[in-house]
Amino acid sequence: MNILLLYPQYPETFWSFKYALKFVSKRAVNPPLGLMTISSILPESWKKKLIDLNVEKLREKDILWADYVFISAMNIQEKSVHEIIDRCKHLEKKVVCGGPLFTEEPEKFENQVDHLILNEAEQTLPQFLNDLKEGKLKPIYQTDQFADLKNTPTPDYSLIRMSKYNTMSIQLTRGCPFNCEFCDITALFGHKVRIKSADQILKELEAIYQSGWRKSVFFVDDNFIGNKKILKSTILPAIIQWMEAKKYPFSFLTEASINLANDEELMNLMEKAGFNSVFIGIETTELSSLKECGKTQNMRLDLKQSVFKIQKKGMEVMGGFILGFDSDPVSIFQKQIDFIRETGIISAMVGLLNAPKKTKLYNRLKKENRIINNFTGNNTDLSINFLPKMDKKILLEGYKKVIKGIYDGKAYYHRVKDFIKRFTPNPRVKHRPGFIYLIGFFRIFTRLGIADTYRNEYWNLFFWTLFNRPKLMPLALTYSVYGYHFRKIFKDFFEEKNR
Ligand code: B12
Ligand code: SF4
Repeated sequence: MNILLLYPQYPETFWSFKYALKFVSKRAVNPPLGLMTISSILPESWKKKLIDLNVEKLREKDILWADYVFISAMNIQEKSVHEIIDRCKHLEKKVVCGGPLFTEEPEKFENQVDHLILNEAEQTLPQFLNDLKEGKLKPIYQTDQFADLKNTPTPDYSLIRMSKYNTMSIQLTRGCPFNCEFCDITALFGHKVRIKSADQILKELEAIYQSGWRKSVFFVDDNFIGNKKILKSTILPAIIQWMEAKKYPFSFLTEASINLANDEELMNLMEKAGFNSVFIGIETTELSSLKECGKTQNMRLDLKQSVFKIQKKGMEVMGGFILGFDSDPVSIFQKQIDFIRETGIISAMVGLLNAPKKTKLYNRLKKENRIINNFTGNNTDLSINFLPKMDKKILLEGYKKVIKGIYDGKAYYHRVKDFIKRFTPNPRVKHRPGFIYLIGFFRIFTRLGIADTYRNEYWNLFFWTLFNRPKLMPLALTYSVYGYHFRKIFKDFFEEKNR
């Protein structure tokens, strides 16, 4: 049996890092771990080929080779999903779909594809395989049971062209104990934090290591610290031992809730394991809005001090922020700008509140007759799928003001310099500038140092870092490139300003 695993194209968005990746000749940030995982669930004797359309083109001969085409996607990839389905159907191929987009909105695809295999593949794919053997396939496979991750196989890292990605992915846990109203994670993966064993995770790290990878690895957990007890007693000590034995071949990044800042022991262990970056959903500085969305864990702490505490442990904090809560006052826009500037959060993902299906927010707004559209999957494209309480015009103008306030070249370089002045990166994490980075350096020099409007700010940061914190030069250059990407993504907002 020949199985073609396809990961559709996503648009240029904040997290695509498309304009930054070009500097280092990479095509995508992360590989499609979902497809790599399901490949390991399929019978070993089957032939599998993975094409990530963000990395390479899908050729007709690849489709013709396949007996079945398996597609995985998030909402944001929907346009590309439809194009792929059309191409496959035109060539009379059987199409099977799974992943967050289909699990959340199966009704959209029911009549378009042959089989929907929803929820976690560990649960539903074996049923499909069994029915295939018995010749009685059903159009849809779904379950309300969550998988025991102890049975999840090691993802097949040999399926991807690693050199085309910036970061490798690995997953330790699924699920989150919290209850944020706008978040679909608990609907997709549940409240109970399910966790792999230390042996499993070491096997996966070993697989990445044996493939020759020596850079950053992203623990793609919904909330890495969802089960602190096991993390501290078993998992992190095992990872630390492995990393020490291998002489720190990777640096790690992950997603965690802000209560990480409350746990000195956990932060120390993460630092020792080689974590140098954490994404945290900060959402808003407005207490009433935090209360409204049920993000109580953020109400119990001083958010600014918490960010500082984590940064002091050598971990950069990337932050998620949301505008458009019912309780947001108009002063929120300036408050968000100030918070991001003062905390030195370089990658601040500020999005407009949206209500994906299956969230508690969607259900509440539906009852209030406020849902007006489907969620586009992109919360930075000025779309909102419900009627906000704040005047929509004021909200959108305020949103643009925040983006300009933090990503305008001058403000951005200023924030980077402030951060670099006080940041001490995790000493265990090594930067290995290889050939690709020399190319990157040349591109940065020409694009940011000569052609860019903010070249003066760039050189100011460059020379300041060179003379004051030379060891942080790779970080300064990386942030310069990120800034270029963010300005490109939000270019329409900036062009509006200049008109
Ligand atoms: C890593 C990650 C990213 C990475 C890389 C994405 C990638 N290449 O995979 C980055 C940082 C780039 C990213 C970006 C975004 N992401 Co993201 N991301 C994740 C994260 C944390 C992990 C994904 C992962 O690798 N999971 C591990 C694998 C094993 O799980 P899985 O893919 O779900 O696969 C399992 C099942 O779904 C199923 N399955 C999956 N595919 C298939 C296919 C078939 C055929 C079958 C049978 C089964 C099946 O079986 C698998 C095993 O159980 C998830 C959260 C999560 N827990 O999954 C969010 C998540 C996928 N992202 C999400 C979102 C919204 C985004 C953004 C749109 C955010 C934004 N506002 O900009 C951007 C868009 C990206 C872009 N370029 O435009 C949402 C998607 C919601 C949705 N309904 O579509 C999620 C679920 C998080 C959330 N709730 O907010 N993301
Ligand atoms: S803490 Fe993060 S993952 Fe957990 S429910 Fe809230 S937003 Fe979702």
